[in-house]
Amino acid sequence: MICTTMALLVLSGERNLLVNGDFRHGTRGFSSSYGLSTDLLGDGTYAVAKDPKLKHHGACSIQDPKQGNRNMLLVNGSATANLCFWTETVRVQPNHSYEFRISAASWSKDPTNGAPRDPSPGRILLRINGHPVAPVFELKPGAGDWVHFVARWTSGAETEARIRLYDDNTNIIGNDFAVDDLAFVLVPH
Ligand SMILES: [Ca+2]
Repeated sequence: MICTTMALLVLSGERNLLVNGDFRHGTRGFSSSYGLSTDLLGDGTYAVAKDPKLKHHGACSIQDPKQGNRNMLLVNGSATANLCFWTETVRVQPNHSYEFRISAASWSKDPTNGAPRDPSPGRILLRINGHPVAPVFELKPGAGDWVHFVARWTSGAETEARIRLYDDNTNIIGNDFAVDDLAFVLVPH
């Protein structure tokens, strides 16, 4: 199984510079300004699990987007702006282009009728070295309705990329989401 995975990576010629982008190693390999939580009840908390339903009693059950390693990062959006929920710093080569990828889906229920629909979906903002890189990633309201986002970044004179993810939505009703399959890869010339 390991050999198969390595062969695929070599064939695609692409290496993910993030150490735990699919969250198979739990909460290792990244940092967060949110609080690590066992129940995700508080705003501004996060957890890694195979299903938000296993952590938050009022969550919808959603599945990993790739059905492989099933862990995902679960976020209960903060009411405080500019609080980073995921960050990792990686070394980069100057004057090269890189691509950041992420999948994201809502998981909360509409409190007015219990429907599997977030009344205020998360809005993910990507900053690298302090600068917004792309328009905000707008999540879909439907629980488990994964959206795949891609953003291109050019290093210029930089030798490291401080990659940070924020929730641009500070609403405390809804605003709960999962992210998975984060990748940061060198774009060939
Ligand atoms: Ca995963």
